[in-house]
Amino acid sequence: MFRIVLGDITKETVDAIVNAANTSLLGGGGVDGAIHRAAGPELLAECRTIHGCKTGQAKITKGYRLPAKYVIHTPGPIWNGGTRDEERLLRNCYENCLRLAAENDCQSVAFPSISTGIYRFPLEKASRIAVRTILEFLEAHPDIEVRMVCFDRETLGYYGTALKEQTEFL
Ligand code: AR6
Repeated sequence: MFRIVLGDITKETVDAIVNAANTSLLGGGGVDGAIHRAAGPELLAECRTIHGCKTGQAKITKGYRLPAKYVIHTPGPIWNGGTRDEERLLRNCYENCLRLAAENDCQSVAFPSISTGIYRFPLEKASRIAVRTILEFLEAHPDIEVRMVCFDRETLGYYGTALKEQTEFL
């Protein structure tokens, strides 16, 4: 099942939430800062033992004080006009997070809109890539619930449109 909702990902009661991190995995602003604040200092302590993560890859930790059991950390690409393979790297983020969630027996996963904040990836392109990658994964894993948690109505609008476009012909 795929749902697009408006909300704060730190409040989601799912098996895993995804963190739009940076390659250090040592925290930052945006959703990363919100997740670390809500999870508590134990999350940063575990992240220090992981030694970072490459753009497009993903690593999993416990969720500590969050309602979610796990946090899956993925550094999205920084938008550079599309010249640095940003679209493929963004797709890799969604694929690798979903693969890690399935490997860890997660029945439900919540995503933020990776790279469309501080990393400035255009929302229209990002939402199409995210929705397409998630729908492809769900064809192979129909029992997993994936939630796209949009922090504002503009983001919600783009993801809703992307879903409509891609399910129109089904
Ligand atoms: N719940 C859901 N979505 C949120 C929340 C929240 N609590 N807070 C923000 N968003 P961003 P990026 C939305 O900037 O572009 C950090 O410093 C936000 O409105 O968090 O991948 C990292 O350490 C936007 O729609 O992530 C990296 O250095 C989306 O989450 C860098 O930012 C992503 O915005 C990553 O930048």
